[in-house]
Amino acid sequence: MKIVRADVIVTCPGRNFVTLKIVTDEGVYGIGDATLNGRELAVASYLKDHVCPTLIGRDAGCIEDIWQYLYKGAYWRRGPVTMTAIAAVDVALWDILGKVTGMPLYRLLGGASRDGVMVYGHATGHDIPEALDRYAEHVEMGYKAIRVQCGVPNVRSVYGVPKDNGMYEPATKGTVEEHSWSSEKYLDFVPKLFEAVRAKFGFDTHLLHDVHHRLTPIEAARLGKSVEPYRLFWMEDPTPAENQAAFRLIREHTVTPIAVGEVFNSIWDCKQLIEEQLIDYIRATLTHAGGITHLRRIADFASLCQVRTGCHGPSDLSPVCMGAALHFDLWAPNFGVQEYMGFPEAALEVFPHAWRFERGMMHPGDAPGHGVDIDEALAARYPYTPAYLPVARLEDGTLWNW
Ligand code: EZ4
Ligand code: CO
Repeated sequence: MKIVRADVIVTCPGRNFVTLKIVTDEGVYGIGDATLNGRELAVASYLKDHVCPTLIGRDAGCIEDIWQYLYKGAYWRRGPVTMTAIAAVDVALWDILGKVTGMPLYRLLGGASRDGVMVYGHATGHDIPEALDRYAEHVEMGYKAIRVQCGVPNVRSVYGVPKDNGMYEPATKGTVEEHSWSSEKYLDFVPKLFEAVRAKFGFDTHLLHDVHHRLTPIEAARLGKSVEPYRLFWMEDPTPAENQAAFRLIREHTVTPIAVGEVFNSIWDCKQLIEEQLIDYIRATLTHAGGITHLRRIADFASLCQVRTGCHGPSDLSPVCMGAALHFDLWAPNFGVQEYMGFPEAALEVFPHAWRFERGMMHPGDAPGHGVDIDEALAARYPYTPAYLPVARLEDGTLWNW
């Protein structure tokens, strides 16, 4: 089962996606997601120029050895570009293994640990009444877990809230947007938002919220404490996590559960957070944290410390990532929840998939491999379009965390 081809496909069906396709001498192929939002071509080049040539002739079944080869063999370890490229290779190889054995990926991992995967959707409003309307729609669709984001009065633009009434998309085509931010206004407003949600809908659905790295540790502690009566499922990324010890301060003050890790790319980024039980959910994803082979290692380590998984699942991770993540989630004994933001219609057409959604629960399907394919002819009709994530500035112009 030798690798004879490895091709990178860049396409923009509604937004940019990078896909790696690996083909064996038996004609079997597998695909992996290599999308790094706003830095897509860096990963495409890393794969095309540096990884693909070294894959040719290798045994596609030696998944672990190829992972170690790409990680240790580069000498320059870790980092989002490297780990996204390794993840794409890894997920494509697991896809091939599934296809040659005729088994869905979750069976290869050890089988289903549950009937389905609880996903959370996004209820987002420019103001509280609109956020409540979106929440009601999600309850109607059967969601058991819902993330709420809302515009803050007198703050020009807030993470997660779309400019118009369309679907939220973090990247902007052709330009780097500048957002303005006030932690003070946000901290005063957010408890009112959750109070309104719980007053209207009660406590039957899990309530989630993404702080998106905006607060200092002591501000995050204050937020966690002030929203305890509304029993959040989690507050996400309350403060940047490069300094993992900062989370000790938050923990000293609040029992609001914490989820961190969507920007992490290796087990070393989350080691202290997990082993000191400074978080409750680890959000590392397949695409950005080294694929199945590495995320499994992170999840197993987390399970020792009663930390559960809560994989990142925005529209800027491709449907290939979503499909593979659902297999991972169905297996992981310490699964918590999976984010599901949905995709532009064109993206769902370019990536035919076996997964299904029913009343807030998802299942990856039983197709061999991860069950997601790519229609290359259709993909070619959507050329790459430069797009960037925004930056955030405080009201006095200081560059802040977006
Ligand atoms: O901002 O994936 O929880 N979800 C998020 C996302 C991230 C984007 C960045 O590309 O925080 O919306
Ligand atoms: Co987030």
